[in-house]
Amino acid sequence: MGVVTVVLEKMSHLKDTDGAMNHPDPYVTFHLEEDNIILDKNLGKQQSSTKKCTCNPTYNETFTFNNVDSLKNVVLMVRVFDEDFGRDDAMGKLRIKLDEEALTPGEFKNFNQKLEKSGKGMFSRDARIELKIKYDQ
Ligand SMILES: [Ca+2]
Ligand SMILES: [Ca+2]
Repeated sequence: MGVVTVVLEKMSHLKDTDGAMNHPDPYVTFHLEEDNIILDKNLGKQQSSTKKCTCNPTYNETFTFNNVDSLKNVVLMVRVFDEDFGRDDAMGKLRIKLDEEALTPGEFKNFNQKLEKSGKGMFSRDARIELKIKYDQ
């Protein structure tokens, strides 16, 4: 039974959606799925804590997804939001195809990547996310 471990380290240069005097309150959701042609398989969804009033949050939080039999077609969807009263602002996303990342079993691979624009949400082109991922069979 395989396990995917994701460590969210930090993000930087997020968009200041609550104004320059009142920075955003970012959190991240991780959604692991097997992206098949016919029927996608949901492998779990997890959410980080919310960091208050910062464009450069540090987390160092670990998330595990169990029962991942193989990485074939497995995709990690990363979405970043600003917690607000009412509807949260989308601040970016990242899609990582784990079967194309040549992960070495038992070893973390580091990712330091630019976020992509997410829907109609606020977005900074300089926004980055740092995380590491490993897969154990
Ligand atoms: Ca906001
Ligand atoms: Ca907010």
